[in-house]
Amino acid sequence: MSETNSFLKEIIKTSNDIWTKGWAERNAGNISVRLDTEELHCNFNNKSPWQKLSRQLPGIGGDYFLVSGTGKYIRNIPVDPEASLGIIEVDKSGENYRTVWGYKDGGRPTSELAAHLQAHSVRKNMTNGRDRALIHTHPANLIALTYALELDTCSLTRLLWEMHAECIVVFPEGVEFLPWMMAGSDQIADATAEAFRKRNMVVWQYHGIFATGDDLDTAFGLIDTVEKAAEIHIKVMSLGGCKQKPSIDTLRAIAANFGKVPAPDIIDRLV
Ligand code: 2HA
Ligand code: ZN
Repeated sequence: MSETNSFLKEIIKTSNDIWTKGWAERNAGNISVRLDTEELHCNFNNKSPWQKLSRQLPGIGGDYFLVSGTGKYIRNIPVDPEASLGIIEVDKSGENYRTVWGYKDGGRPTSELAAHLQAHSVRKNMTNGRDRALIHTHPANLIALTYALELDTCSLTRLLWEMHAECIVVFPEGVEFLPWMMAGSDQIADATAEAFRKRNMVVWQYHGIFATGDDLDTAFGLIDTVEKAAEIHIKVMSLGGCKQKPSIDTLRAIAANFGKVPAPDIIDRLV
């Protein structure tokens, strides 16, 4: 596998960006991309034994994914992609997976593999195969909001939409808020995948965010926009609080101006 391979180039760029942003301390965060099999011209001759997935996912049966490794540092992906990353193959039935490339020091896929694969299965189906990329990171301003405020999907989305006038254009679907659940559990994987039926971002209380998109740039851009709005909110509060903000009508008008339809289950509840 050569680093000139387009998907390796893309994940190396995104990993650099995530590290530079400070969203991935130590082994924090994980990344996955459903690969275009047309792009996979390599002969995989180092296949691991099949391992059972915690949920059967026939919708991604036969698919290949580039997945960051458990315990690996996102900042080291550009330095040593073959140790930090792997490519896994899901069998035709969607019951098992095996590693076909990477994790060269005997590593394994991310501890959040269940959330990634279940979310990929949902997004592939919902977007007719368009969405291929998933990023999970730990952006500090957003996480801080989940401690300082009592949040749900509506109140968090509203706050973010209000804190930067571009937000409703960038993520009209809103951001799903999940109360704390154990990281790496089937419970949080199920809830995250379910949330991706409606949204393209899911916030985990006290922990971080998951975002999806057609490519890594898109998923990264979503998180960047959310984190910027969270940072503005914190700056506003440190300046003494909000003196004025866009009304719900103004938010609707901004969305309409860019041909976007805000999630009705959120905007219709805001007054
Ligand atoms: O991979 O971020 O949620 C480390 C994590 C787990
Ligand atoms: Zn995490």
